[in-house]
Formats: sequence, structure tokens, C-alpha cells
Amino acid sequence: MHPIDDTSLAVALGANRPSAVGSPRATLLAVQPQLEARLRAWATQELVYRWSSLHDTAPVGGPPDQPPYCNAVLLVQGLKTPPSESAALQLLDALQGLEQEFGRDRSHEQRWGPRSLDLDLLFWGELRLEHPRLLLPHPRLHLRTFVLAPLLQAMQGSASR
Ligand code: PH2
Ligand code: MG
Ligand code: MG
Repeated sequence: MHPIDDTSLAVALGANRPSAVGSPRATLLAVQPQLEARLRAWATQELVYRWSSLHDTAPVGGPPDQPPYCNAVLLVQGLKTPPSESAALQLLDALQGLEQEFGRDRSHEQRWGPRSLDLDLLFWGELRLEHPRLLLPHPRLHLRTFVLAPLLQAMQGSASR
């Protein structure tokens, strides 16, 4: 088990409607290298990436008839940048930009309704944020098996750069 430390950051990935690249599973596979590239550009340094596998999960909350989700978690380590509000908001911009590239349209969306790509920042070290755009650590992290199970798997997984 690789410990989480104060240089660690985690991103949850979810999708339950097709994107331009195909099924939710195809979307998450396509987004993996792009997410790594965005993180590298944001951190301006090499990082260590630990990926969970892709998990097929039943939808939690939202409209009753939405399709199943594909979920994954990326654990990022070795960050030299100290956690800060401004850096976290820049990262949020990068994540939302990537969501848009995969067809996410927030203006036509129900709360917890179906989406082509959802990228949620879960935590960054011990940073606590109560910003209108971003709460850290993610306030529902501990309530969501579709996040906790892949997070645990990412902690147990091997590292790539
Ligand atoms: N995301 C939601 C709401 N419900 N259920 C599952 N299984 N996976 C998700 O990623 C998910 C959800 C809102 O972001
Ligand atoms: Mg989200
Ligand atoms: Mg979400």
C-alpha cells in the first residue's frame, strides 16, 4: 500500500453517457493520457501517476433512470508545488476544460444527472478550501463507494511517470 502524503492529490473520473470518442469506458481510456498531460503542464514538473482500473458502478443519486457509470481514480504524487487556493483553482480550470473537450455541457445538466465526463478533485494534501467553486477535501468522498474503491486500488497500484 502506497501511503497518501502531503504531496498527494487525487482526481475522480466518472462518465455515464457517450462522448465523441464513444462509450463511457472508451472516454475514460482516452482521457487518461490527456489528464496526465494537463497535470504535468499545471505542475510544470514530472509527477508520479497511480491509476485504478475502470469500475462499472450503479448510479448514486440524481434522476432514477440514468445509465450506469464508469469510474476511476488517479492518485498523483511527488508534487513539489505546495497546496494553495490559487493553484487548486487553476487545476480546476484545467479539469473543466478537459470535461468540455469531451462534450460536457454544464448549462444543460441536472444535478448529479448523466454526463459525458466528470473530473472531480478529491483532495490535495491537507489543503482545506471552502471556495464557491471548489470544496476540499471533497465533502462526499467518504460516502461514495464508487470513489473509495478505486482510490484504494490506486493506492495499491504501481506507479508510472
Ligand atoms: N457521479 C455523480 C452522481 N452519481 N454515481 C456513480 N456510480 N458514479 C459517479 O461518478 C456519480 C454517480 C455526480 O457527479
Ligand atoms: Mg464534478
Ligand atoms: Mg462528481
